Amino acid sequence: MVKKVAVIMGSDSDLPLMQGAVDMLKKLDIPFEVHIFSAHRTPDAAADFASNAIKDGFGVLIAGAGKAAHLAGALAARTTLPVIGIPIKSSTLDGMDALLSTVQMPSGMPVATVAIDGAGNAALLAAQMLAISDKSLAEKLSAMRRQQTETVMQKDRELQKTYA
Ligand code: RP5
Repeated sequence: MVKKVAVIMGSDSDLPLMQGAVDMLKKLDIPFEVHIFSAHRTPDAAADFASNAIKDGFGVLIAGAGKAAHLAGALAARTTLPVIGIPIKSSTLDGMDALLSTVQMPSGMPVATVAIDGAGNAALLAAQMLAISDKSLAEKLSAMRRQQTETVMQKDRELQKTYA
């Protein structure tokens, strides 16, 4: 049985962006839970969730937050599960604030940070981590890659017709 992925966001205002991670997990049939926890507004709830995540059957945590985005790091401090951080563009600084707050973790406390607003990639990376010990999930990911390759090759064939 594949382990669950937690999709955690700092605010309900992050949900439209974080839906991209949920959609990808659904596409891959990976069990998940979605939560709002904030490193600043609900620090105890965030810490409790991360502290219990292994016992509660999670394999990877995805954490998306904007502005002074400490959520991924705060969760990582409470668990040895891999934590994937999504810096969210939600401010006048174009997401650079969240990117630096998420990616610049001190040594000994890693957060695997994806691109600004990279919710789909965060879910794919979580799936790849779980696929290390799940052959059927690994096969699904390979099939998705083959489909992606074929889509681009088809676009190239169409382009050749236009510019021939
Ligand atoms: C962060 O502050 C959240 O992750 C969100 O991206 C940002 C703004 O939150 P709201 O003021 O919209 O609740 O904590």
